[in-house]
Amino acid sequence: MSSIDTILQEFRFERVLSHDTRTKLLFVLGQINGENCILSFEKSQYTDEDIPQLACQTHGLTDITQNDIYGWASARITTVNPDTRVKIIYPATDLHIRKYEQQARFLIQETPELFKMITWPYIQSLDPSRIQWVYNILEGKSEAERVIYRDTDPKTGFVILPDMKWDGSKESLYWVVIAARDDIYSLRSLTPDHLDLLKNIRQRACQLAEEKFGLKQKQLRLFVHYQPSYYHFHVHVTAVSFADAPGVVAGQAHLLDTVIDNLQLMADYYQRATLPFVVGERHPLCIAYQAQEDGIERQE
Ligand code: M7G
Repeated sequence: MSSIDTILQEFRFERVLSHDTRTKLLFVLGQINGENCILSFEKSQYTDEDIPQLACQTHGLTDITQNDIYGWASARITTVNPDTRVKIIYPATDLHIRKYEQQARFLIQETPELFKMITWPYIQSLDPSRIQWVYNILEGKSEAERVIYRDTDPKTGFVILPDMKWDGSKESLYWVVIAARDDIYSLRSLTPDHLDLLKNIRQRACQLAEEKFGLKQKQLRLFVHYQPSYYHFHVHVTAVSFADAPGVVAGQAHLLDTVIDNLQLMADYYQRATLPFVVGERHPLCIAYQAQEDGIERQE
């Protein structure tokens, strides 16, 4: 794979996929050697080291307004620490483009029957190389030096490491825990057989967050996405203080505590439940569910 440096230099801008003005998160699509590339740029928060210097590092004031004791302007600030996080996906697939593109979103009600009829065939149609990054982590081929904890037990083992979305600060802690076993695709696969794994993940992630950041269990939000983007079981670990962490919303995040509780109360809960999920209108699952709905309407 080309280095991030080379990719940034060779990137030919095509269009904006999405631009969230509140979170200052931008996704753009471009081309490199005839292949799609997605870049994301996200304004970082100021670091403790930068904050005392902000006033004297403020230059090029424009758009200056003053009124009595109030004043405001636009400016450029030179910070000691990097001020932007850059991410690349190259080559990006059609599915990546659809994931990051601005679009209408819908809440789908996935019954067990619809899961078997629509979602499961979709999961099986996915190119296995889509989760190559997961195997690279499990096999120690990528991000090995970033791994926080590794338990190699084939049934109850997992790897804990910083999520791609983490900026490194305690307030916005974001780790991901990846199961060693590869036969749990999503929430739908979970049974009481997996309780030891789930409880181990909870216990270890909480212990490490306390050791490393002094964060107590009640300051952590552990959750599983439904639908996930990657169908190899993993758990998201975020600080509760990161109140608007990406993907903590209802219709996507299921608290690990609730998942464990549900499995203890009813062994086949995740095989019997209707699981609602939010999905973008261009996602293949949304298109497939819409086609199924249209088919029913035509029959009526
Ligand atoms: P998901 O619920 O399948 O997808 O979670 P989504 O949250 O992206 O919709 C996968 C999690 O793994 C996300 O939180 C990603 O940010 C994270 N992630 C994805 N990739 C490709 C990587 C990676 O290469 N390294 C690490 N450390 N995290 C990743």
